[in-house]
Amino acid sequence: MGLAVLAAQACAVSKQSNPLNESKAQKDQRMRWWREARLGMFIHWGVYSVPAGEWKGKTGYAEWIREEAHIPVGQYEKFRDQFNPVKFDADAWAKMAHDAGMKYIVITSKHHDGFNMFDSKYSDWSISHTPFKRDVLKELAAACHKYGLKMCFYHSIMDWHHPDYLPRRSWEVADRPVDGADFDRYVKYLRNEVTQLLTDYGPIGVIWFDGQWESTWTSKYGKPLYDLCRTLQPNVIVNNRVSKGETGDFETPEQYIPPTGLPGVAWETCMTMNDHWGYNSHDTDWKSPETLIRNIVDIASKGGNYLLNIGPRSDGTFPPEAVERLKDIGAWMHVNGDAIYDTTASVFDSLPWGRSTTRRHGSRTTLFLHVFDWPADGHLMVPGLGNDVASAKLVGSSKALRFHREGGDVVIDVPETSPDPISSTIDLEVNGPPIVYRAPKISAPSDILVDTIPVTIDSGSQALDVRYTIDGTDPNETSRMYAAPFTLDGTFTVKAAAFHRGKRVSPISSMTFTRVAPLPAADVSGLQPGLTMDEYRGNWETVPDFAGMTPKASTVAAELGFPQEAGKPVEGVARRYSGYVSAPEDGVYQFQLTSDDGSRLWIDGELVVDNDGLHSSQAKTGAIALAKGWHRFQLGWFNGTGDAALDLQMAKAGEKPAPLAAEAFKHEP
Ligand code: FHN
Repeated sequence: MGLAVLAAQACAVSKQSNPLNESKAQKDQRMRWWREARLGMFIHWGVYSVPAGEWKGKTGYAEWIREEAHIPVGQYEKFRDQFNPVKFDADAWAKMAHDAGMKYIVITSKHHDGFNMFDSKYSDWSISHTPFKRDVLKELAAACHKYGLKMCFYHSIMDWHHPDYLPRRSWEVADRPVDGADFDRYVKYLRNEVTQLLTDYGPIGVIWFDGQWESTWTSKYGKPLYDLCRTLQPNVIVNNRVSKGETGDFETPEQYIPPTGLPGVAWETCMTMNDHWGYNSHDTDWKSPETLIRNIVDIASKGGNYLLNIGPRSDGTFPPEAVERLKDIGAWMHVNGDAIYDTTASVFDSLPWGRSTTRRHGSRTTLFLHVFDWPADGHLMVPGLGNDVASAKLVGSSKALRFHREGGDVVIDVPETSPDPISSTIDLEVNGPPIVYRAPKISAPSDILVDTIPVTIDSGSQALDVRYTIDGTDPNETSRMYAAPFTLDGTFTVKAAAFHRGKRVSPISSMTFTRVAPLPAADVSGLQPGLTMDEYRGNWETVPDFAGMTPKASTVAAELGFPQEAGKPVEGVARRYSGYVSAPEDGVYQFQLTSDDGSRLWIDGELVVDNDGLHSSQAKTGAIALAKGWHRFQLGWFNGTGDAALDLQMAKAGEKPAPLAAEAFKHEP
């Protein structure tokens, strides 16, 4: 019996449909423009821009306003009659994207409210039936063509307007009874509109599906929809939200940058420029040009694309704050774009001063060094670079920079001041494929021990020696050579480095191991199965401090979970689980806590895992030394909006974490 209840919105692309029996090489060719593009514009535009985020005095809404403000469909439809973006200028939009260095535009053809921003043949809930009448997608497609941009569509599977879409919003069942609704008839409508979009608007670069998470949409529909798109336009690229994570050409992390990228698969981070996708006139929380530009660099350095969102106003203009940021991005891309486009991820695990992107060409490799923190001493150290350097220069300059080698590092002499305080780029040409001496990886089941702990060190290259110390001093050519895992039985600091021909060539890695006494078991009796679960309602951005709060409900739970309504996670909810967890024997235990949104785990009052904050499903681990017996357990979790997830796994350090059996939990009656 597991403890895990994970929500939909999986970001995993595993096996996928292949209607054209495409080879890997053919797929790589189909996606080549997209991989080289690295930067695109997302546009969320619809009749929700009319209320501009405000409804009955509340101002936190945007494209979800009908759902979040519980606006009856009849009342919401009135926005169609008010939608008249007389200042809409497709050419201006496309030019702004082009001048910002963006290579594709993904615009909402239909968002969850079901409103069609094009002249739909299948619905009058469309722009053609507004005072404006014009098909803005048709005009934007032409403008994209003019500026050499790929035209792409965002199309929502979830539809809060079509009478055949199910499920209804829980709050509006009376207003919109489900009588007569036929989901398969809705799927036919959806497929008809997708067919129109992929037939009448020219070559489409990407069709970006969304709203696939509800229970009614399954791979039974998702895979055929993927096939339909690829059959209509064999070169179109389809994202992973066409189905529940089983299909699609690329992954779509949203509002965050995966810390180490998503190696081995195509991925694109989509992100708002402020806090809303659709226009909100009250949202002044605009990301700075520095943040946006460094996001471009960071994402490219991890091998991903950046889809940066604009929420146009109801008059057809971009918010001025967005226009300004597009200009700042364009100015930076004009100088540094060559270090972003058609590059691959950094060959370095990390760089103390910034990021790197890579481009192989012939017998050489260009390492673009994106320097956020300019060296005050005029020397930029590139750690662990094994290649012979052919040349170094600032992009945009023909002036050569001097460089020299210091052991495993290359040092470049740079000007006193940075050419660009946000990020300056150095073009480092090296001979051959990249050779990077990585700091050896020191690994062990945990960094705490109660008796002994096995330690392994890996340099990542057979050609290199690893030398290490356990007293915290830096290893040198006389330090002991690593040959096999060794055991520690106390508190030690291990330091290791890679050596080549007797010289250190890698950075030094370090890890401290601490011997601790296991926390004593609780002196309790009469415990009963399960945990007490207190549930609270509210809006949080971190796990609340439950002290003094009054729960909306309290019960005994056999397992961890989160509330759902109509197949969708409840939003604005927090839970506190309390009780005792069993440690079968003395030892160090690891806990892996996965959640969306934030969660925190305490054992015997110690914070063991802190996975707090607003985020999609992510796992964090922690370790604690426990004596055999029952130990006080408390877990806090909350869900802000959207998806949810909560999963806890446990194991003796060094063993594979596994879900906890229900018997592992008890509470005081
Ligand atoms: O619910 C949508 C949201 O409105 C927005 O379109 C984002 C952008 O990717 N996608 C969904 C939330 O994950």
